[in-house]
Amino acid sequence: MCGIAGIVGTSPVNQRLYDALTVLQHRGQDAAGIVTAVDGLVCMRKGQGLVRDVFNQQDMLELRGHVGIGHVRYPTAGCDSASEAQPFYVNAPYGIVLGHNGNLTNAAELADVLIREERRHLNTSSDSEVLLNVLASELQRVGTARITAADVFAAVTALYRRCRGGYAVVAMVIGHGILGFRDPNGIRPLVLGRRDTAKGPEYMLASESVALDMLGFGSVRDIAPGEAVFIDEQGRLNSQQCVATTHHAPCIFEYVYFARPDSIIDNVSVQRARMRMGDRLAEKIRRERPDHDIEVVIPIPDTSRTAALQVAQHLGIKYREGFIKNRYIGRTFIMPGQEQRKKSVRSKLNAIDLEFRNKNVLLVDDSIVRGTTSAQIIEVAREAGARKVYFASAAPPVRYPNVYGIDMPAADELVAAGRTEEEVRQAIGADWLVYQDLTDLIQACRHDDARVNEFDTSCFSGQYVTGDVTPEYLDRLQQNRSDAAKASRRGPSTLKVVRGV
Ligand code: PIN
Repeated sequence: MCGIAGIVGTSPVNQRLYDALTVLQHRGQDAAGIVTAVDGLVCMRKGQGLVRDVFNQQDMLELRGHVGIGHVRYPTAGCDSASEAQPFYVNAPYGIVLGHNGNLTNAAELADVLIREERRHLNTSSDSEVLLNVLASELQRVGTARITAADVFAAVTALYRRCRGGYAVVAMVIGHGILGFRDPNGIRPLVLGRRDTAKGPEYMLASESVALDMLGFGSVRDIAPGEAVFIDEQGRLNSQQCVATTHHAPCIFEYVYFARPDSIIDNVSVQRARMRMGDRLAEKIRRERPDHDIEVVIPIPDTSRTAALQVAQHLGIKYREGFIKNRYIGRTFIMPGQEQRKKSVRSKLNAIDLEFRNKNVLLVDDSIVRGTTSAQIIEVAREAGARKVYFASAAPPVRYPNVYGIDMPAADELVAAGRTEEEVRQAIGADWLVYQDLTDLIQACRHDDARVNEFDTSCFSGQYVTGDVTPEYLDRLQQNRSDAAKASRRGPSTLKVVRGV
């Protein structure tokens, strides 16, 4: 997962892009980059690390101009090198920089065509570089000396015909403007904001609405699936639906875990969706265990708190913060490598014994992916003196890999892949385990005015909305994505395109 932002402003955008990336930092903590343009010159700073570590004062001063884009990267398979920090740049046509959130499912095939037929060079294993080169090729075909919005939309229309998968993109055509588009299924999020100034309107694109809020931009709307928007350097907004028939299915995992609760994605509040997940989970617990003996509901911080509070309220049981998290350690889920992940659980969470001692506790988490965190937390709860440790997951069992940009591991690393719920319970060592039903999760992420009825739920259902995900593709992914494969790939980057961020 990654975070993207772009601003066409009436005043410098360097500090504002920095602030936007900081607000989107939860979407990727591995690398960050900002590119601005001034008088036809590109100013770029990118590197590995958190936003606060990548940019120093001098870098910020050098990022001049009223137009720019930024990116925060999440570490995925084979992508730990600084050379793969985004945005990426190509000098022709016009000079284009691009930042991408998602994953192209046909990146390898596209790379092949780009290299063999279109004589393009790819210098990294990143599918974002593939996407940029497809855009550049298509702009080259349609563009004139000074491109128009119509040229840009023609290029994006052609790109949609070629690229498969889940992707949200911000790109800057140097000296022309900023382009944003979202895959034809709207799997990855992208929102448009506006701010009126004395010098005219400013526009901003971002992965999540929280970035607009924090920068004082009003939310205009979500970019529609298959739509492209182009804001020229004079601040004129153009938009066009570039794919006629679309099937809107945003990624349900944004609501489960990734997005900030203060974001609204496709007209659905993430906070409200998580509350409804808790409501439905409580109903299921009541249905399945009318005579339960739970004495206290304890969330596994942070994401699950919203759902856990609802569970406690509906069951009429105490809610207690029993785990204290060291806030100076990164999110477990986005650390590469199982060993590092394991180690970080213990150093990250500590139990307050008095909340556990001699009690039957219900631990609530947003999801169970590999099951390693869950198993260790259950151990910690027992060591703290819990009599019985029950476990509730606000999401259904994760049984299939995610191919649209969330680094859900290869199937053989998912604790629920090929296992029944009872077998998962045993694997994580819980006294009882309850999972959210998929239909309930979908209902939780909808509401009466929501424009979306469907979601990409592939990691729960194994159904991939793009229709191109074959068992062979998943096998290839498994080889590339396993922790073992990632470890063996560390070192110089190769030209083999394996994934996106
Ligand atoms: C972590 C949210 N959440 C916790 C991410 C752990 C799965 N994991 C997904 C549970 S936080 S495991 O709240 O944002 O810090 O099943 O893979 O061990």
